[in-house]
Amino acid sequence: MTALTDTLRQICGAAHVLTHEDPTTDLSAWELDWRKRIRGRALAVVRPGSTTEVAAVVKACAALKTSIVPQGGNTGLVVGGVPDASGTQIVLSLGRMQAVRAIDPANLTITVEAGCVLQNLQAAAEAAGFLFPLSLGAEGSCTIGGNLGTNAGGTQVVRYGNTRELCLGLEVVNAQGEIWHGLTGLRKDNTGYDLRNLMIGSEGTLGVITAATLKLYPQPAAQLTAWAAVPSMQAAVDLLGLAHQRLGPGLTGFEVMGQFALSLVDKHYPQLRVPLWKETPWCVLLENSDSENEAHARGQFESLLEAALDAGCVTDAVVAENLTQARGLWHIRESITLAQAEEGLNIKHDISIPVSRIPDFVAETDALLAQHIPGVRLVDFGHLGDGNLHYNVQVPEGADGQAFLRDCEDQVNTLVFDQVKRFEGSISAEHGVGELKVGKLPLYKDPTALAMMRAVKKALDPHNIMNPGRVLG
Ligand code: FAD
Ligand code: 2HG
Ligand code: ZN
Repeated sequence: MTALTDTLRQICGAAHVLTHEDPTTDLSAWELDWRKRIRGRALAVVRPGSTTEVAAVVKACAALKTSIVPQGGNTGLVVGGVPDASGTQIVLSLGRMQAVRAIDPANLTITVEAGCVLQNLQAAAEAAGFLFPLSLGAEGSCTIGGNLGTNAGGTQVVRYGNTRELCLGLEVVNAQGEIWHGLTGLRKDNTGYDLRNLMIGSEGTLGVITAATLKLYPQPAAQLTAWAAVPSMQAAVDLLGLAHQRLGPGLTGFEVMGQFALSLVDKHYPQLRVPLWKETPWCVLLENSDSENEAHARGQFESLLEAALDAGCVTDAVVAENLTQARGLWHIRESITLAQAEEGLNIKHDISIPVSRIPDFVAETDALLAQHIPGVRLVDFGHLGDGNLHYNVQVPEGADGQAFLRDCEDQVNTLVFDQVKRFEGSISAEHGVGELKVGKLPLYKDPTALAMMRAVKKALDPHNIMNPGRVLG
């Protein structure tokens, strides 16, 4: 037992500090990333039960310059929340801090601890008669702390924005182990630099988020989901324009899915019965949330789809008859990531491009990859309403996955990111930089912005103990 683990046990209780001292203890849940790309080794996994304990843990680590990797549900896709292989880092898991601290119905806010699983937060909002709109495939296990740490997007961004837009206040333990009590529910506050927005999306490199005050919304009176076959990416963009025009703020979801992505869902989960995918290169999933009633929502949706059929941007469509059918359609969309994992190793991208330029980007980049990477299989899908595509690459049929990643991952990333730059996009719109994109960031980020980011990191974490090697390297 080291002096540090001894201290951590005194702070959190022996049961909440897990180490490899007992060789039978399996720490995979905290050490292996979701995509099984990296298996780290922690000095200890520490599970504090309160903000005061988090502060004491960080103070103890800071005194010894021991680095800390904050972790929520470990669903991150860029290797940002697992320790490195050195056996010297502490994983600070927020999993025990799950409380809903307060709901303020008049202020439309909810205050929760960082380890609250997103689905439980949604349920707490719903039980109080409200909507917390953040929604993503990992919602059954990701935590609001991780969502804030990565500024997660998901499927409702077209209407409600990213996690950043949903957050009003934060409680944070900084790299010195001091607590910033910033749990304000104010919608307006111009008293200096915006520390909240600095912390959001910092991927655990500036401090530990321990709680947040978040926005609530009224629940929609009715919600309808449609699945449309579209003949081209340009047609999908045209449909998006029509949907904005006809549905206004009622448009709460607009997802595009390529034929190969859907073929993987059909192959690995045939019971999900993917509609329309065989006859069309692209399908679109749209959601209309209505503040009046179901008949109004259906009328609006039907007239939108008629106009789209007339304009030729939709060739066929189904509208879910009830909630079960709607959930089934969303489940298909959310299963693409899992189907890709079932199919084998892959390269993920979470790029953004101005919506208007996506059709040209896809046509050009598809051709470029086909030319340079023999047998390339593109799994293309994502949040078209936000200009955010998962322009993923599956290992070629029959190829050795590890060898493909070793030999081709960098080349694929360079081809895709160079195109993203040409089209004035971002190399990461959702999942963050983590460890996987750390080498690429300096090649694509404005150098002055990078220098300012480095200065902020140095000022807030001078000994580089907060998640070192991530974001800035
Ligand atoms: P973790 O994976 O534990 O950590 C992620 C990062 O946040 C790490 O850098 C970590 O150090 C940091 N962090 C965690 N907790 C804290 C904290 N309390 N304080 C400071 N930093 C912290 N992402 C999207 O944006 N949109 C999607 O649609 C989406 N869909 C997904 C679907 C599936 C099936 C899966 C597996 C992942 C998906 N993701 C998506 C990625 C992932 O779920 C999100 O990044 C999520 O926000 C991570 O939350 P987490 O609690 O699992 O965080
Ligand atoms: C999604 O939109 C997630 O489903 C995951 O961001 C994307 O698997 C992916 O690449
Ligand atoms: Zn996504």
